[in-house]
Amino acid sequence: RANEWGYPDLDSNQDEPFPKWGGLCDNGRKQSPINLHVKGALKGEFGPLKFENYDEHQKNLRMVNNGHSIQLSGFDHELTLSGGALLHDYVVEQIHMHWWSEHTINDIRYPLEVHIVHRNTIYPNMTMAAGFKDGIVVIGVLYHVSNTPNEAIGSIIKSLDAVKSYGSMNKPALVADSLAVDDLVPSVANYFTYAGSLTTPTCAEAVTWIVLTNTFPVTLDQVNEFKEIEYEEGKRLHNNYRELQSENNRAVVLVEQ
Ligand code: 1SD
Ligand code: ZN
Repeated sequence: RANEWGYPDLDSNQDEPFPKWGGLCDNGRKQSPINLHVKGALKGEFGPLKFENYDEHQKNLRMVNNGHSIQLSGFDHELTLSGGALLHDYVVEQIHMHWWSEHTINDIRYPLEVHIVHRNTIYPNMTMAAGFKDGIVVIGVLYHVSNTPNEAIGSIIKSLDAVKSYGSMNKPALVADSLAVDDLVPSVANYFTYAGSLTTPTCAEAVTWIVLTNTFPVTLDQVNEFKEIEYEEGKRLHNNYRELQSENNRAVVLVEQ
């Protein structure tokens, strides 16, 4: 295959097992994603999370089909996340999605999960940040099936045609609609937080996960648009989630405002 790692095609008739990504992945005890359950979670009380510039409309946002997902980057302003239990400032590096959610809540898998990937500003780049346990914060937003199209996801889909084909892989296209990152994180009220990893190789255990308990509406037609993107000539990326990992007695904290 064109990529050195990938996902099993769950839409195919073959019973493909989830790959272990062999030597490409950290095999530690703090891997992601995991199932999050409201009942088993510890209760945490922290100050509010602070979002700076998330409401700014981005004019130069680019979208790329990297063969594993659709990724957005090129923010006009520095978007800074701080507060809560975070001890540093984190800036948004990129946003991407997984169709079929990676995290499950109370054993339910949702059709879509958006990841807003942040880097700790004390590290100069993502490679460095991935080497430290406080290096990265990912906000995970889950979407549930609805009859009402999601406007923000709709804005992304409008520009999807330019990047769907294998031939356009890794070639960025401008997101035509004006989109603010806020539109993808409608309101941060309650969330789960735990220490985990990247869900793709290198699977570095550098991530503080913040997964919102609120889910947001999206239509199945909208989710199906993402399943059209190619990772090889004629091969569509029908799903791109990693299978659940062991919790290994980690503290999963539920923060309710
Ligand atoms: O899947 C992404 C991957 O594409 C890359 O963005 C990485 C950060 O460098 O993060 C993972 S994830 O853990 O956010 N799914
Ligand atoms: Zn992700």
